[in-house]
Amino acid sequence: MTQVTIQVGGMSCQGCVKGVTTALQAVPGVQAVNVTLTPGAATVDFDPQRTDAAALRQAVEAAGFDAA
Ligand code: 9UX
Repeated sequence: MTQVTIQVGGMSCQGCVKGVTTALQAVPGVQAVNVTLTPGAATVDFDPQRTDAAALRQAVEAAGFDAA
């Protein structure tokens, strides 16, 4: 299992946190997700044979937030 922390911009409330969490949990290969509002960040444990950090960032952006 691999862990990455993504800086997430644009989250304003716990609803945003929930939205980012749900989006990341939906990516195949994701095992665990922890999203914080302050600072805006998402720590994700994932199977590196099934997904990667770039795909996780894309999922955050598809949910309407900025990922770096
Ligand atoms: Mo909170 Mo976020 O009211 O898109 S859900 S600002």
